[in-house]
Amino acid sequence: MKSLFSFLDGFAERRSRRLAQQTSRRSLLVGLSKLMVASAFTLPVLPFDRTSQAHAAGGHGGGGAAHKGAPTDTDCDYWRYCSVDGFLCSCCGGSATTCPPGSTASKVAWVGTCRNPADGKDYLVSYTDCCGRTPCGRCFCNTNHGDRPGYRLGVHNDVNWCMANDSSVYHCTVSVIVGVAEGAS
Ligand code: ABN
Repeated sequence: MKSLFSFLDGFAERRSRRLAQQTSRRSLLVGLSKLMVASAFTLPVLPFDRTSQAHAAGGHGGGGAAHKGAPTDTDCDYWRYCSVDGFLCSCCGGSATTCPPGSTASKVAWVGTCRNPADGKDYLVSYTDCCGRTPCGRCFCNTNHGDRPGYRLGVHNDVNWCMANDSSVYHCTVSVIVGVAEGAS
């Protein structure tokens, strides 16, 4: 009889110990799983600093790649783009002064005055639209120096200059120097 009691004693002890061990392991696993599920929902919305990625992607006012030195002809802050409103043809298969293949220069254009930092002179720059292809969508620049509100039609540059061409579909804008401003210092 005594050995039966000691057997039952030992049996109950072993079961209790195993149960205690399994319970704590299971609760640890449950806790870890909850943590994983919770982090899957919360981590993507935490505020990460993405400024370095934005610079690498060329996020300085629209056109072109990030640059440390002087702006190039695919950057909105390149001097001759001082009054542009549109996509730079230099990013669309053309150049700063030539329309991409398959597009045609507009018959009318907007003329702005931009200072060339290399010689300090003011130049007249014709912003001619290239027409006949769908909008390029790259390097959009809206610098607008000298632009006036839309109700002053002659001095407003937010205009589709392809309107007088056979195809009025706008593709991109070139910036052609057409003269030096008189009395420029
Ligand atoms: N001159 C560029 C442009 C084209 C279409 C509409 C607005 C401006």
